[in-house]
Amino acid sequence: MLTKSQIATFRRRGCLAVEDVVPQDLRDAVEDEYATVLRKFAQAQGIAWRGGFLPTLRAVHEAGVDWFQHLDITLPGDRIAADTPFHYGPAVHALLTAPALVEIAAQIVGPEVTSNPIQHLRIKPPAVTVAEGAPAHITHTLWHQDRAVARADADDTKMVTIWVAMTDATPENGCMVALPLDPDQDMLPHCPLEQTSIPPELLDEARALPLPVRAGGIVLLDPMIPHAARDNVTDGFRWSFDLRYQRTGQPTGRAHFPAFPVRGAPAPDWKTQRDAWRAARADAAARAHIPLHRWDSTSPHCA
Ligand SMILES: O=C(O)CCC(=O)C(=O)O
Ligand SMILES: [Fe+2]
Repeated sequence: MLTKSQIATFRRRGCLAVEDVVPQDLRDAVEDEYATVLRKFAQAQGIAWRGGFLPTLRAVHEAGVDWFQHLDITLPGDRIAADTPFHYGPAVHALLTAPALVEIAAQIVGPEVTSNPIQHLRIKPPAVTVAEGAPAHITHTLWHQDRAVARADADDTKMVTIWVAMTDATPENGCMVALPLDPDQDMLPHCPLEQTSIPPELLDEARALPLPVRAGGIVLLDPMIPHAARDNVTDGFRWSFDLRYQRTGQPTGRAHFPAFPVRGAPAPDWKTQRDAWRAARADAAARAHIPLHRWDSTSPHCA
């Protein structure tokens, strides 16, 4: 739970790092589950197990295999096929429904909480090993507001991002950085270029606040706060999940993906939620592409 003064700081600044939130045993369960998924995936690529999840992932990554979507907990924003991979298992579900996270979310969005489907696994390899043009989820994250990467139907939804550190997040390996929220912060224009991001001339990056946390810590982000993550200039992988929680009953901003209650109503079990993702995938594969956001690359801001 957050203290009164943490809540006040979060409301004032729009961001807050909190240490020691996600218990070690839950993080271990998530890592074990990912180890099982990766063991199979690596084997199919003819890559030997290296004794652990991150060492094996490093071998897969260095072999030039595209691994990200196999491990992400959600479907991609570009075209979805009937067999687009994703991972949703019992440990991931336990993380999304963890009382430690859900109770904090309730302190911010109110007692009835829904897990919003705009959420990702993020594993950032050392920048020197990442090819030019690699997807946003494995490279630095350009400046954006989370409100802007949802669709406009959720502009009034009470929502919070909870960014969970699976490894220590430091300024060197690309921890979150944020610009303290202005009380009357508007939505800034975003451009769907390399990533959906705010044109740099609209930001004063010198004011950016780094938000380092140790593994098990979290970073809370207001949906209107501009934030980013810089290159991982270390030799190790930076691993996190970004999760979103919102007030139940309000639009999610991604109506074609499955949300579910985590507080105030019974949550489904993990298989039901996984099957909801499978059904969403089948639907999305069978119909016209639904854009994930409202931005147009031909707007004057994007020149
Ligand atoms: O982890 C990152 O690099 C970006 C995460 C993010 O933008 C978010 O949690 O909203
Ligand atoms: Fe974000």
